[in-house]
Amino acid sequence: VEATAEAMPFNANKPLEYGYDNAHAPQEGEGVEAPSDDVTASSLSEVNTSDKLGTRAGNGDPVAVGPLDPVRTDATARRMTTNQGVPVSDNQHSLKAGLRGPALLKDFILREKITHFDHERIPERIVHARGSGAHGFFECYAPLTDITRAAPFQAKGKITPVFVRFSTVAGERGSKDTARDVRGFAVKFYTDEGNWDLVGNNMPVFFIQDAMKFPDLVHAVKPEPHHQMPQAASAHDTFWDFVSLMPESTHMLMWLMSDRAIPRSYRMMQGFGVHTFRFVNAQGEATLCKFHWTPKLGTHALAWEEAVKISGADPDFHRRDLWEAIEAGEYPEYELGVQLFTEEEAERYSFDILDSTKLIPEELVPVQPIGRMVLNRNPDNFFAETEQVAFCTAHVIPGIDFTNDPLLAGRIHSYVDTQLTRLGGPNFHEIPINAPIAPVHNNQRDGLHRQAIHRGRVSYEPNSLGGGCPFQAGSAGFVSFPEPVTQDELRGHPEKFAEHYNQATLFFDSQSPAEQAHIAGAFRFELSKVTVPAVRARMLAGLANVSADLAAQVADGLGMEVPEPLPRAIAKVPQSEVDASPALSMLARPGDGGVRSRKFAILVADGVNGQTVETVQRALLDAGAVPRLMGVRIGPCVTDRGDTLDADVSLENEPGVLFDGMIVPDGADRMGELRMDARTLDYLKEQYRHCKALLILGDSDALLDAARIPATLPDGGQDPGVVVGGNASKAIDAYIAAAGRRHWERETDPPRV
Ligand code: HDE
Repeated sequence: VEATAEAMPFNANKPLEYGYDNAHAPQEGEGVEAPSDDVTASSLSEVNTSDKLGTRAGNGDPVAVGPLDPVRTDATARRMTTNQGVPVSDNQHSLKAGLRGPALLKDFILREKITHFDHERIPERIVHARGSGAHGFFECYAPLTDITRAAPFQAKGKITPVFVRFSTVAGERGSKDTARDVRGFAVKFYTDEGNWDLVGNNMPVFFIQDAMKFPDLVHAVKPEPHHQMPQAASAHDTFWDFVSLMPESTHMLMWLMSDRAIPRSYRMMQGFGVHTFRFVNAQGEATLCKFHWTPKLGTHALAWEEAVKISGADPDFHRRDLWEAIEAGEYPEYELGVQLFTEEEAERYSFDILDSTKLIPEELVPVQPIGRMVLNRNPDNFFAETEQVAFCTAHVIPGIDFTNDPLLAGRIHSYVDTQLTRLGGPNFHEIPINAPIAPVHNNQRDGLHRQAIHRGRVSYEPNSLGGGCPFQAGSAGFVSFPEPVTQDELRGHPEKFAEHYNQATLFFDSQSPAEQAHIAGAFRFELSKVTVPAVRARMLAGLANVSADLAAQVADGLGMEVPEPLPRAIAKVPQSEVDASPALSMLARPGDGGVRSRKFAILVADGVNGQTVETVQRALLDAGAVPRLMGVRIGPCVTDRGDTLDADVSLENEPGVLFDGMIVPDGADRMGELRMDARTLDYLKEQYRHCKALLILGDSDALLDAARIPATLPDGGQDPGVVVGGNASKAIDAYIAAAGRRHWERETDPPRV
């Protein structure tokens, strides 16, 4: 309808009433140069990883960039289109019959936009829903050709692109990062011979021995079905009811109650393949194998109270940490190690290597380093990459094979199966993040969302019309290890599976005093949330089989007596090979003790001594740390020299729990604003209580007194983590030396400060 002044109560031709003000819109080709179009989809399938990617890794450039390039899109300087490529003239207004009239059904642009939006969400993962991913590469240290023909391990310096996803297990997709939980550590290797997924966790054992029990375990730990609480927490009745009835979970519970369950960062935790796998060489000979990832920065944890507070202050704490480190070029690095052993050796062990509730002490079979993984590129799009990535334990390549671990068997089925629902059909392997770099040719056809356009009329084998192609690879392909099987079919488990406590005891006894105290504290906390006394008592009866000392501490914390130990399931308890395994303590892997990529808050307010701020900031930057100026509010403050500093964070927007350490420069006397803010003392106290290093300069030591922070440890010794100094340049060196670790030795239960 032609709008006329007579028909309408206002001027219908006024351009802004019709919406789009083209004068302000970016014009085609304006500003940033448009990305080139010369990559074609065909380069997706036939890429040789070594040629195309290997040369790039050495200089630190992102190695996994190449294969995904053809599907990366960038709208810079492009005009907007529909999904059919039709240019969109107005993205602000629906098509209406008159400015005040009804919207029209024929508005295909509106309908396409809304329909797509309506279907934006896919089901989240039933476990490990919350995760964060990164691209990178794996580099082999030396050829392992004598033990495996797996492509990543065939030559020194061989580069294989990887995508990694770290996750929590119990919480939903939007839940907090710092829950007490196991962390997933899943690595997809895009090898020359297809994708290999090492889908591990940050703990080397698991709750159960048989896949049959997995749905029960997950139902027990997830929010309770009647009221859907608690979110991302195991501290509730159903979880402890289940595990207290399932003594095989005791060893894993020790790990879950330990500081391993609250890592400081994804960059500071180990990863484990958990199951025993098999390496197979070109001659078909097998070696049993356990996989270990060890972070270069060492293994570090949060304090429990800190983890609780962080979950409010920054639920994305681990996601942000990973993202920011990679953006800053502080690429997370992990060494891959293997424990190698034979079937004959395994038979002599006091435990069964097919039992995923058991580990192999490193003192029994040492871990040999075989390569390193560097994560050097953040995903471009969270959904396309981190959400759609599909890991699967069934994804193995020639040279890597399974064992009969009954937990692994269930996983080999589960992961593909779950993607069918989550990713909506059988072609999820064609989603770019899942597509192998190795070429894919077979006679599987059709299905929802098929991407490949298969040419020719042959989709069967054997065939003569297609020249017999694609042809079988024979011994060059994946050949399953021919493990002889001669036994009866039955439901049950081998005898050594019935031993449930030896390694739980080994774990507890191998921890440092602070780690042991944290385990006792965690059991106390979790069981105090259990409302049914009989469940608490049953759990204590299980702990009595692990350590009398631990059971007594936990019982005391709950105001209960230690009950009679649970009866043991095995008649003759086998003797463990080792009584102590120092490698099980997180303190065994401190990293280099440095402060690289750690975050420090320097408190500033009007009147701060500008010189000390500068000295401290410089020294921290030189050490690779991330210093931030924290003010009462963000923005400028005037130093004693009259110049201004810009506070980039505030006591309000980045609470102290988000920092690895805190520095109060000289000038508290003049910094009245800071002195008068009660949060200053709270933050100092928290830093102290969470065992972080504090640096207090000049007259600011008055704040220490005000916060009642002692300079001595509970045993009377000097606390190296509280550095009080007059001379900033000397003190900062001592501080940096102290700030790469937590000072657990100052801890008391309950806390003194
Ligand atoms: Fe998983 N697990 N799992 N799991 N798991 C899944 O697969 C399953 C187990 C692990 O970042 C699911 O794609 C069964 C052990 C990680 O995408 C599902 C059993 C270990 C991830 C599944 C186990 C893991 C998963 C859910 C017992 C450590 C996240 C969504 C038999 C070695 C991967 C999905 C990612 C995810 C099944 C036990 C690690 C349902 C049946 C043991 C790191 O398929």
